Amino acid sequence: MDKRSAKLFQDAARYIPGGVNSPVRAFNGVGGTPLFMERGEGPYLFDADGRRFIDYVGSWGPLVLGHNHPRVVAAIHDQLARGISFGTPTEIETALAAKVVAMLPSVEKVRMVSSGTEAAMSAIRLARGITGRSHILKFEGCYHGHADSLLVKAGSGALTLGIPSSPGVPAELAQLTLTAAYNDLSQVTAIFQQHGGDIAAVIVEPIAGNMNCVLPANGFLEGLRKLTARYGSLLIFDEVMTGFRVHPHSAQGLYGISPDLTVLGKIIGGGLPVGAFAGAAKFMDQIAPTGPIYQAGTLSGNPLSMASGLATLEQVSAANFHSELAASTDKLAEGLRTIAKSVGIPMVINNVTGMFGIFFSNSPTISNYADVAACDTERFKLFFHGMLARGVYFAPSAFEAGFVSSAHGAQELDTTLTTAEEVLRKIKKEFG
Ligand code: KE4
Repeated sequence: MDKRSAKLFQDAARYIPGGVNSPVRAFNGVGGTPLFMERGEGPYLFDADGRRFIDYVGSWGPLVLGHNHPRVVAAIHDQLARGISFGTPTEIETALAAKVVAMLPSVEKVRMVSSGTEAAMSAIRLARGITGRSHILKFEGCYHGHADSLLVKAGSGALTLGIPSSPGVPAELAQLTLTAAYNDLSQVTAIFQQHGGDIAAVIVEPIAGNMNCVLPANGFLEGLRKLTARYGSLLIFDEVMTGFRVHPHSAQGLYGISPDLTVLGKIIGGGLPVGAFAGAAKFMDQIAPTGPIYQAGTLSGNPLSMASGLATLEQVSAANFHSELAASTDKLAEGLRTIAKSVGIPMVINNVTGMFGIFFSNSPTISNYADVAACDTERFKLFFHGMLARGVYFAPSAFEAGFVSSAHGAQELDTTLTTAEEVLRKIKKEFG
């Protein structure tokens, strides 16, 4: 089955904690040993045992064009011919920053970093520096990278491994991170009534993708905008995952909400290491060297990452890109709903352009962490492995969103749906 991956995993575990460089890859959330991938091509991954998979992870979001899009590969090669890294300003950093500014109306300036974690961490420091306040508010099940202040009731790999609040984060620091249930505006209002004057910022995933895919309730984001404005706190949209995937102007464009700061990553690097935080000049100019709030990075704005990101955003900017991506995602989501109904397995499928969430739940809706935690993760594991064995690769965790790319065509979507029907019928037959 996966002999070579098993051997490679054994070797890896000798030198790398858990044999992986990021915990969610370890298959702890689904059991079994992780597959080692050797090659990607469009919507496909190819593993060390020579098997092909339709890929719905897409490197956890960056590959909205699929693997090795020719324009992205060419842009990287062109840049590579001129050099890998200079540690100086380069024209291509300005070009990507200008592209982000053009695509995000709430943004006037952008600082590039090397990961979403670094971007979120820096945005929090900026908000604390601007307001002179120490508290931040985040939402249970949301994940903003692994900076200390944000590893409190976090989602993604922390949730998968059952450590949403990690050891190693001093209690004195963790108590500055207030938390509320996603979509619960009454809780947020109460927290502001109690702590309002101390809250530097609210940081939120405008579409939560780290407790699987959970959409904002009507009025939720608008309520956060009003509350933060009223209390003088900054509103930070963490669009590392949603940025340029769900809409040409990201989730802030989809929902018409203008945050004070935006955190980006993934797609703006096209698969190479990247992160960014961005906002109005009056905020961003508070960052060194124009302002006193320090932030820096050896490989920030790396030319290869910039080239890859710029080529990706140029493709994403095409007139019909998001309408076609929405149609593909809707087809997959609607098809799964129809199959679940015909098979008689209670499932909730959440979806938005380019992203979807599969939940095994009797609940009619999944709208916060408590709903997600009540889902049947054992049935998810059966579904995950059933699909994997038949050549469809979903995220190896019930707490991760799925991603559709522009490379996923009718053939891949139809194959996924027929495979899902076969797997769900087998689960129903064997497990009721
Ligand atoms: P990175 O530091 O992993 O580049 O970005 C952290 C981050 C910040 N904000 C959001 C909304 C994110 O989704 C992420 C990272 N996403 C996870 C996948 N759910 C990365 C996968 C992993 O940890 O290996």
